[in-house]
Amino acid sequence: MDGGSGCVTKKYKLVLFGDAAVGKTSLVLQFVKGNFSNEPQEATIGVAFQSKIVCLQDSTVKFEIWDTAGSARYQGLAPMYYRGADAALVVFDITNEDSFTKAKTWICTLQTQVKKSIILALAGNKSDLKYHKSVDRQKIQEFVEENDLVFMETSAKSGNNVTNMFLSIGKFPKLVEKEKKALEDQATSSGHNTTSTTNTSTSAAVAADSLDNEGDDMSDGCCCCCVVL
Ligand SMILES: Nc1nc2c(ncn2[C@@H]2O[C@H](COP(=O)(O)OP(=O)(O)O)[C@@H](O)[C@H]2O)c(=O)[nH]1
Ligand SMILES: [Mg+2]
Repeated sequence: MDGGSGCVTKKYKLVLFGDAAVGKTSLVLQFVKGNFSNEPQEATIGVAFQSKIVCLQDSTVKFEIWDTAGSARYQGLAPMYYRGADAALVVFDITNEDSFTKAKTWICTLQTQVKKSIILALAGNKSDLKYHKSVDRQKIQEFVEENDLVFMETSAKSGNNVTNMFLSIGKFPKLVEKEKKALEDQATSSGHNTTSTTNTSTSAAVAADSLDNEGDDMSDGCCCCCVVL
């Protein structure tokens, strides 16, 4: 199967928001490259772009992922990225109540600012730290139901629900189980994938069309994952 970008039949733009250090960059790197580092990722400046091509039975989807900086300094840039997005994923850290409060603020902002057709999703990340959980599950559930959100607990560290989350946001439910299995098989055969931080993302506090993915080991910043159904 041709996994090159030439066969892309759909593009899916999604944007990540959330407080600093909740694991946004780690989730993206786990989804795109299957990597995780315990070291803090280099702080995102403005926004970082990654993409991943997923080949399906009848189409090839290119996920274009905009990973925004969590710090307040860059929040004014957010509209530039959620405009025209297909989905927005707001991330919080399940061990950090403040990050959940911040996530709720993000969801409310997005609900008033973006088109109704945008899918809004919430990820409670760091689910591997289950003994440290501090955000009340009941509160999360109520918020999710009230706001009709796609919600999953994820772990960028273990990989739990990461692919599931991205594919669910993309409304590709047919694929979820296949992708999940492929990921599990990969983890079983290679052991857990822990790598040191690599500078694979492109950071920019500038408009989207000026990005050029310098520093990526792929020529266009794409990673391709073909799923044979
Ligand atoms: N235990 C655990 N640590 C995580 C997870 N995701 C990210 N981290 C750690 O949290 C810190 C911040 O991650 P980063 O991706 O830079 O967060 P960002 O600022 O939201 O992009 C880093 O030290 C990561 O190793 C996770 O799922 N589990
Ligand atoms: Mg980051």
